[in-house]
Amino acid sequence: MKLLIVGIGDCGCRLAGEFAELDRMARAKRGASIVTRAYAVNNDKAGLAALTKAGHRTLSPVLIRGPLESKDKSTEAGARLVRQESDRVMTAMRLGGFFDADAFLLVAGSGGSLGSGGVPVIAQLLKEHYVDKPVYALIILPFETEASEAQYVHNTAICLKSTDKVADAVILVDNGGVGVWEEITPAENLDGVNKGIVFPFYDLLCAGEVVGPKYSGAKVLDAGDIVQTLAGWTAIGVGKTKFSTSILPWRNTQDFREKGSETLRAVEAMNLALIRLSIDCKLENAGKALYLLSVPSKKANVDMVSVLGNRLRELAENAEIRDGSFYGAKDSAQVTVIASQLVYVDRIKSYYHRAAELARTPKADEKTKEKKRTRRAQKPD
Ligand SMILES: Nc1nc2c(ncn2[C@@H]2O[C@H](COP(=O)(O)OP(=O)(O)OP(=O)(O)O)[C@@H](O)[C@H]2O)c(=O)[nH]1
Ligand SMILES: [Mg+2]
Repeated sequence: MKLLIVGIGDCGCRLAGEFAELDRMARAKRGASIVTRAYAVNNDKAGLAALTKAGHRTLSPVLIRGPLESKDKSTEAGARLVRQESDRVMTAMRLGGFFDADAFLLVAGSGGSLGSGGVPVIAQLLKEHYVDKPVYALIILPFETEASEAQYVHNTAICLKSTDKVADAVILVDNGGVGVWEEITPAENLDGVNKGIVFPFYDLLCAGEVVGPKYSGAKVLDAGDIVQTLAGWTAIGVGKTKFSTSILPWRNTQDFREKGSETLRAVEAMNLALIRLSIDCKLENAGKALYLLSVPSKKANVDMVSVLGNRLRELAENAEIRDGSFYGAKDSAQVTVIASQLVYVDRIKSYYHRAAELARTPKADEKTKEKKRTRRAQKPD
């Protein structure tokens, strides 16, 4: 699948840069192109300049006019600014990448102003202009340390509600939380967190784009399968387990025991993917799900796919499930899982609830701010 990425605001722009990097890796390692173009839309000229330094040929900066340091940090203010500048954004984006893309992916952090307000505005415009292409959003929720700040709670609730209304699917990411690759990356290491956020898309996007017998598994998972799966609230995860390499180089054939243990490794990889889903959710609440197995061709066996299928069917009992496999991984089993059309996500409910509470008691917010101001004033220099 080929995506056209639009990152808005600081978080969105950095992630657009990561998607451009993912595309570079796919081209270099697998000869596949997975991002037609990545646009980075921001009002921060210096930030955009730093981003383009990496020299990704698929990344294009789009500078919009607007105050960098505005007092109003609400989602509504961000939406107003992007709406005002929408002609400039849409014109800049006509540069290319639209024709070949299977879908749009808009990316932003929900706690800020520009990105969280801009995503629904641009999503609406893209839906009006390009009726035949799905519009997806990748929304990064606040870090745990920010999650109690009134402004972040308000912005997140508004961003989620308005994005859900226009986008075909909203992929949620718990910032620096469960959805990280390899191990928990500390929040200070934004680069690491960002790599962890985009990596689950690597195999998923490559599976239908790699060509030749070197890669083709038992069943290709293409853009059509992904489009059929993505709907509403969505979580994504990837898990990887290493295969042990035989110390006897002349042994090419596998016995039953070996095959069994390799299938077990694939199941472990799926379990890891489920633990690392980008947002905490119950699989029984998913209306659709997908799994993709990536293994070296020598290690593939028919059992693997069916065992994984049975496992996911057990867990996501109400979901329509799609699957695929390809020979992408080198010495490991890598499994990507998507849980989509989630009818209930605890985190969303909690943001809506807290935002409603804050709206009812704006004084509480003022009190927190006042306390902070006093604490800051008391701090010795
Ligand atoms: N994962 C990740 N989160 C980020 C990054 N940059 C910012 N964030 C988070 O995104 C939220 C703030 O969004 P920003 O993107 O900084 O805000 P903005 O869209 O530029 O809007 P402004 O408030 O106008 O600057 C916070 O929750 C940050 O912790 C990043 O590079 N990676
Ligand atoms: Mg910003």
